[in-house]
Amino acid sequence: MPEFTLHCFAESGNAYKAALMLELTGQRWQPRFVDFFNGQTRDPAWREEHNEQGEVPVLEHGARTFTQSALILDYLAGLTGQYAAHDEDEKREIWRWMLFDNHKFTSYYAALRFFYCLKQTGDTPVTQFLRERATAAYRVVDVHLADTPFMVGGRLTIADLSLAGYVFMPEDTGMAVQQFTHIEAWKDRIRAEPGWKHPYELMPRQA
Ligand SMILES: N[C@@H](CCC(=O)N[C@@H](CS)C(=O)NCC(=O)O)C(=O)O
Repeated sequence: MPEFTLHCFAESGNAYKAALMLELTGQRWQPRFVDFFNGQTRDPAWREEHNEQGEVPVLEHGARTFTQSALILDYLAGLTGQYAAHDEDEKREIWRWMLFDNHKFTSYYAALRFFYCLKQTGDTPVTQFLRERATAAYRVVDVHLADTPFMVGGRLTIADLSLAGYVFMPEDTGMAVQQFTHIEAWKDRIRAEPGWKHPYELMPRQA
């Protein structure tokens, strides 16, 4: 019997952050498909029942419901003691990178991918702006990873799992990601973690 239910869909890198954490920490969990592309997260009834913010991921654990991937990661790290901060300074450092991820690294890249790859808008002033902003955020992370194998404390933490939400997504966003060699090497280190799975393996897609 699964202990956790994660409302998610395969293309969601934000949901992948939570799914990968559940998988790597060996939880009994089940995905529940959310039909994002047909507007389920915009349905008032879905919002009322699951998340007033209208977003995936949503994690159910017993009678408790959590949203926001960074908070879910923090909750699971607290519960399992895995990929967690060792002290208060590390905790702040992890949150500093998770906030950067939510505000810049994931958000610009995910929006670019949504328009350019999933909605297939072609290149527009919007995608050009998003690609520029995402590239700048990738550069920040790449520079940081030049001196350390993982984002905080020299080991895999939830800061890495947050930033890695979209980096394994296969779609070509027109961004030259291979130029970020430290990010590419970091991805290999994450892939080498026992139990690692690709987002499209972990979460359900539209049939
Ligand atoms: N900051 C949120 C972002 C979540 C998010 O944007 N989720 C997308 C799917 S990847 C979503 O559900 N978007 C619905 C919408 O914006 O209408 C998190 O990290 O959980």
